[in-house]
Amino acid sequence: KKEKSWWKEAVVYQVYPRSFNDTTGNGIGDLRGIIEKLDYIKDLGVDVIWLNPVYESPCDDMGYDISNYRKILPQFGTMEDFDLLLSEMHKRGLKLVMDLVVNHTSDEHRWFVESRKSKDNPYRDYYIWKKPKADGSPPNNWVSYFGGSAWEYDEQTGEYYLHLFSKKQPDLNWENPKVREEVKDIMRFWLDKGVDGFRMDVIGFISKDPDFEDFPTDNPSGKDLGDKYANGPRLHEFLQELHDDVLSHYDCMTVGECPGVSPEDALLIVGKDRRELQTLFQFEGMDIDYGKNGSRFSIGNWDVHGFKKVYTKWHKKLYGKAWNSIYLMNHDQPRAVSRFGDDKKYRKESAKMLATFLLSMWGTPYIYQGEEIGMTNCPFEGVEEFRDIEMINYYNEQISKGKTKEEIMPGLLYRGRDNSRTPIQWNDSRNAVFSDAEETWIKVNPNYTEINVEEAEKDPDSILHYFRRMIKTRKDNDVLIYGDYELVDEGNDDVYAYRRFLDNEEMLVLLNFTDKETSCDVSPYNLEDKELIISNYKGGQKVKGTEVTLRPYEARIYKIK
Ligand code: TEU
Repeated sequence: KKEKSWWKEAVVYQVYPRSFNDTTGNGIGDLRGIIEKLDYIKDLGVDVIWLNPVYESPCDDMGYDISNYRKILPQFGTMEDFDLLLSEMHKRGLKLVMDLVVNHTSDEHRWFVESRKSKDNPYRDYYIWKKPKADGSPPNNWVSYFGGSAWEYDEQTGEYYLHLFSKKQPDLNWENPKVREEVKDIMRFWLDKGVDGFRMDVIGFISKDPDFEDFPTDNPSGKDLGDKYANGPRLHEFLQELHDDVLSHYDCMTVGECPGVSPEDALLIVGKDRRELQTLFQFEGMDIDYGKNGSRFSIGNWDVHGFKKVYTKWHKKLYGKAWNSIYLMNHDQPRAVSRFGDDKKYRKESAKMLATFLLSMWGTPYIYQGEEIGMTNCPFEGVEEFRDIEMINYYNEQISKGKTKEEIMPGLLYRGRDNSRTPIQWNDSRNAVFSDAEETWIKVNPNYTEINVEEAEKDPDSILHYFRRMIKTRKDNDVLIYGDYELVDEGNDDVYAYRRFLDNEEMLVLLNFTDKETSCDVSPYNLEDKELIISNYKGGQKVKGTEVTLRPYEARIYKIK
């Protein structure tokens, strides 16, 4: 029998507060702005909001560098605003998942300010300090996600500290039991306020291999995290400690962000009997379009087989043993329709096709703000328009290596994180009505005059209305939530077809991932007398026995029984 849980049935909506709704006119979204739009979010039919970090922060990495875990970033509002947001959400039956960023803090956090003062400071061991090599160079060759060495030399004490992300994000030392107690206290603080769970930032990185050996040098990008810090030796022990001491005492949900984790590793983190986390975000679904050299801003060819391979593998390995999460984008990824669909000729069709996928797979689905209106990547004109530290650092690094703007921009425009961070487009007036400010913190995508919520509300055929229908379809059919999954017409090069089945229910999902008309063979199913429960095209569905013709990006779900 299926074990039911609210977080398995939930559809999650991710709010990036900085770009959601500005009520103070400073060009930056805020908590009051989210409160104003709660009815809009509720109307989508979602159950949970995942809120990106809203804590006090110098915002070197847009809030993922926290200087005080118990204070709200003044740009976003106050703790009173937060309490109001939470109660207004609960009033509407919406749950709140907070971002928990505890692999690292800001260098402006009180702990780090103390830690760097002297080698015998009581906070010294809160972070990872190492002596230079004999020649004064960093302790090993690890590279930071945002470019350069992962080690920063500190004059004051003559040692290096580790930062897997920016140098303003020193990594916490989880080997120190005091650090773990601090983290547990932070978690209790928010759970006692009534928040409903955590999205745990790079939680797979908290346990570092204690030998701190070099990465193999034939892997200069450093992205194959291997066992140096993704899945470190004490990861499970640490997660079980958080579970037993804190999480198990609350009815809350957890989703771990786990770059570099295979399905086998994942089972050890989210397996039912593991007492660790409930679900996680895998990254293989985000890797399918990487270029051959594997660097983050490379552009590779991908096709529907890439999708089939990754999602089928994760389903097979986890189903019945754990619970999955499904997402096509977030604040670290470009816009899904620009990446996996067609943001020009077939924007509507392909965005709806992707929505059909997202909401008919096994695993808790995550929708990122603006995805529900088919927002696209942004035509940034140059580095001066970037706000993301990763994009800016990468650009400057490449320039210093002699590359030209023309060579560098395509990769950034394709995969850069700022693509998803431009303000959500509410209507076609100035700044997409996101803000009254002269200048918003980041450029508004110029296509707001056509792509915006107001327009989508008016258009019965909009992506927005389709999302609502698709969310409802999922909610109304247990088979789409709890059912098993199996590929149909596996060898098809254009169509991703699969069945979901549970007890006496069964559904067939057909997704054309291309911009041409194509067909698929769904034998043994004869669809002529089957009920079509949702489709992104109105009428004209062609079926001949077991042979189905699909128009560009056409998506359909049939009820088999
Ligand atoms: O992201 C971690 C992560 O591995 C990536 O998604 C990362 O942003 C990207 O691959 C960079 O190459 C999390 C947060 O979601 C991200 O916004 C933060 O910048 C990062 O952790 C550090 O806290």
